[in-house]
Amino acid sequence: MATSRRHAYCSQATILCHFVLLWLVCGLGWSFAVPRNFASSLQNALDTLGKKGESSESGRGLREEEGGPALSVGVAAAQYEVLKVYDHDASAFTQGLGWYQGKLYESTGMQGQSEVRIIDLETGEVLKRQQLPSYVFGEGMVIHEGIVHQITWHHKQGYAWNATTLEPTHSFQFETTNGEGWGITSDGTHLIASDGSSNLHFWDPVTYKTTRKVPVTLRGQPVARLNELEYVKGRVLANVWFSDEILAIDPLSGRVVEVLDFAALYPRAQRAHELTSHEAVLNGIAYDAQEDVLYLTGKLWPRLYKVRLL
Ligand SMILES: [Ca+2]
Repeated sequence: MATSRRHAYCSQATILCHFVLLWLVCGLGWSFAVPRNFASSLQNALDTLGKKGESSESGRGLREEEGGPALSVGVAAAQYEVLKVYDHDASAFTQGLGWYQGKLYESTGMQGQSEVRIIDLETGEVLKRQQLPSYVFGEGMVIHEGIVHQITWHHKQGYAWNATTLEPTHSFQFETTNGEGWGITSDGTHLIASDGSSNLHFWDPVTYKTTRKVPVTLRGQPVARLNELEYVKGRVLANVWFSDEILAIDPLSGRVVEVLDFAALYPRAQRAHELTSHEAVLNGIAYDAQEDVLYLTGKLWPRLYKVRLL
């Protein structure tokens, strides 16, 4: 009897243990699942709030949510593949990216930190650099006929260097629609500059005078905040400030013919964990015509991507 009762107690204890174990497993599972979902929802909410709450240190233009739906709506979205990922100086406030004779060139912004650089692609090491005067805010840069032309944001002032040595060659004045300088590229004949408006300005590369101005339209509407530029196979590729999409623009008509969605390149959720500045957005396009690849990065991004459009 005692044995049987003990056995019964043991059986009951075993059942109880199993029940407790089952409860613990389910409970723990639920308690882990809920925070994960909650954290995910919270992160989404924070992402949304963060996006809507972005304020500009530089005071430029509009916020992303004010731009309406994603730029790619109703426009062909191109595909791409990532070929390689490189280290990028996470302190570089990238304003321009270029490729010339097998080397990567970069211009950076922020007053007192604005530079033009030649970068070792494989290591991210700065091989050569020149600093801009501390009172200017550096913007885009392009190499045209062996000269690096860099523009500045508010001072209507540009600087030029020998592309091989980075020795200064001259400075220049320029005009745009709103008096600002944002991005610059070259079609081989003209320099092409953006100023944060919807216009592309075609400059004589010697006088820097505007010879033609083209309004950029997407689905028939002007698209503003055009930023860093790159001329690729008859089109002007343009970063759009605070967007993860790059526009491919017909330089004759100004019409956006394709939208390249790079939201998955360096996802915003990942950026939120790695970066602290809301200014750390996609902004840097260089084209290597020999390999037919793009190099892409962003302001303060720790990585630079080698990408081929499909
Ligand atoms: Ca560029």
